[in-house]
Amino acid sequence: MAISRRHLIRTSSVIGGVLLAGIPRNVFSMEPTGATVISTWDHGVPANAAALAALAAGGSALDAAEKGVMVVEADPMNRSVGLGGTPDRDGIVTLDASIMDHDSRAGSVAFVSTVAHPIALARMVMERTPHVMMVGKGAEQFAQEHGVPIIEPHPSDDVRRAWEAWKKENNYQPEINIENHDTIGMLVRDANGRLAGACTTSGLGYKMHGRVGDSPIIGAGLFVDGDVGAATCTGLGESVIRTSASTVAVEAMRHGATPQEACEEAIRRIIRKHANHRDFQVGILAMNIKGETGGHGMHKGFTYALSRPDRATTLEQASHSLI
Ligand code: SD4
Repeated sequence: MAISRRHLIRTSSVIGGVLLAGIPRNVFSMEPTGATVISTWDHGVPANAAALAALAAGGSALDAAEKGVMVVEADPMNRSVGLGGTPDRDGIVTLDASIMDHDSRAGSVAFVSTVAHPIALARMVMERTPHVMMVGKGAEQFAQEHGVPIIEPHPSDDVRRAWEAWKKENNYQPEINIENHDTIGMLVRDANGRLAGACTTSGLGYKMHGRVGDSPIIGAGLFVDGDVGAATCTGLGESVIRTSASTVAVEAMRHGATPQEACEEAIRRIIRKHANHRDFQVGILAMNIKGETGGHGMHKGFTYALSRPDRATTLEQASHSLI
């Protein structure tokens, strides 16, 4: 099915301006032929620029995915990714991230609070351990042993104030129906046709302490299969874990679906399995090995950034299943 609500916003005029402050201005002229980068939400625009710059500098799809999402992790004003994120209900920011490459190598970390770049730590788990996933104190100890700077978490005043207000209003109950979350998930195909993906988040705002979402769960928040394609999700992680949504999309592509159809199938699955589906949002992106892409949300409002060799990065309004 064609993308029904495609709303292209040319962003070339803002590149080098507010959105992309700090990103090299000539990044698009350096864009390698054949590369495609897609990532969730508006913050995908600067993230894609950094991914393209990494590819142009000779990096792999994996390098590009890592470097791309790191831009968003490093933004102290981002309330849903990185240490600037909204805390859990105990006032502690905990981060989840995963990374996966063309050859099905994968790394992930969950429930970490003392590293600025959980995506880089996830890559280290992938490349320097025999494991796929490390969590909490063990992951932080691993980081320290490998020279990753350990940061004493320090929520900003406005984050703290918002948390205090939330505690009063919500009586310390976790919220499950809110849309105060905007993970960055990125899929990259480099000019050699190799795929990689990365997904990183501070997770659902005011979640219960110890809660882990879909973003570090391989097959849920992120899945890459170099034979077929890749997918990544954003939104209410519990629903994505229950349905293995990224896997659903990749398997749909394996059986002939376009990336757009694959995204729609994954969202249909979530809707079918959740009677309360009107109360939460999930967005999914997919890319096949040809670099064709799709994006779909449950509800209106899911945006994503798309970078292709033949045009400037665009911010797209995804199609959606529900009114
Ligand atoms: C989570 N999926 O922790 C993440 C949050 C998110 O857009 O994606 N927000 O459930």
